[in-house]
Amino acid sequence: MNIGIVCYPTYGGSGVVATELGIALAKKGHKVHFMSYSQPFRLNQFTENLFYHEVNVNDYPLFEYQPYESVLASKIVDVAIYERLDLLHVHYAIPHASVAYMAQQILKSKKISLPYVTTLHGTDITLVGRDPAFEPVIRFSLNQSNAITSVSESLMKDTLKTFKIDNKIEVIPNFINMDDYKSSNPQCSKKHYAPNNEKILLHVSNFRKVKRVEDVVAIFNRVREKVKCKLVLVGDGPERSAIEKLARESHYNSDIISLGRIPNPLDILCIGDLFLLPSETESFGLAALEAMAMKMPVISTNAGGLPEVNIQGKTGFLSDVGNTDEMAANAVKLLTDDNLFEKFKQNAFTHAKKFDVNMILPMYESLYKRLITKNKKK
Ligand code: GMT
Repeated sequence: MNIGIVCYPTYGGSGVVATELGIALAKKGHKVHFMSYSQPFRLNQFTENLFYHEVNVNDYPLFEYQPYESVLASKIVDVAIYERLDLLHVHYAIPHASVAYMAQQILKSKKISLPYVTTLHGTDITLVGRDPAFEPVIRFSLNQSNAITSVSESLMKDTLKTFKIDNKIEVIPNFINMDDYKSSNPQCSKKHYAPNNEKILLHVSNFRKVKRVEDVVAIFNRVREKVKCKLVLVGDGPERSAIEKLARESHYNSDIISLGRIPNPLDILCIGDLFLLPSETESFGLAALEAMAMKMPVISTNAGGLPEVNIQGKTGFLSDVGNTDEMAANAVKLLTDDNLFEKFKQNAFTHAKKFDVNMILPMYESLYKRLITKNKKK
């Protein structure tokens, strides 16, 4: 198959999933054409069958806002014609679903039929998408999509509640490549951050408000009162300065390390013992899944799709949003009971395997095949 993929290139789950999907498809022999305004950060390796088309939006004094949508639609049309795309897959509804519709219509005027799949990732529905200013466009372009997928059951239900969608939404969960997590990393810097073999609590995110990183610090302060441990924060974003201020005010400041952004989480996940994800909302929680694949139990909220990834009392513990006391108590429970901790680590790893790329990729492939066959019959 010859697939076009549109995604955001920036640090965030939707770009990660789109990129890993494209790489996995290319490795299986499909041709994959990425279209984005800069190189997606995980698209950092050469892969045969994989092509990258940059969407260059030129500045002009008239524009207060650059017309990204128009340039992207033109790029899709160009790639679809000259690379003979069979199908377009756009990640994140805003504005990619409406851009895909626009490109589809332009191609139709040239007697070319290009089906498009829209994958919903979360904030495009639960946060940004809630803004009524977007409603008619999102609803229309989702209804026009030849298929819609969502990364969790919870997000599918949220979407149906928020928008009047006549189209079916298929759930195709996010995935990881378990092969990447098999070998132990000889470069692992655990000793560097925990010289006395303290347990390391880890948080990885883009430090947006929705991640409630202040709760990570609150949980750590509580846990540290009972257990000698370290907190390692990975990532960057709008809340980072405020969080670092909180960390500096903590009695345990010397045990908190803020590393900033790391391109490949695999390089740092190996140091962690327990993963903290106290998000306000989370359609799936790819970061939690990546931690679980590294045998880390997860202390999270029970928001959105998190209960589909982190299983209560098995791979970790889930609490109501903001209940940092309970989250800290659960963390202490795990950190002070070696047998329980070992069991949860194993459970986390076993559960993560259900989301291996080899289980999930065929779901996308069969969806694509179905749409392409239907399109050819038209
Ligand atoms: O979490 C973010 O802020 C980034 C966002 C994105 O769109 O890049 O992540 C969303 O998509 C990920 C991949 O499908 C999911 O794993 C995240 O749970 C989801 N984030 C939220 O719903 C807040």
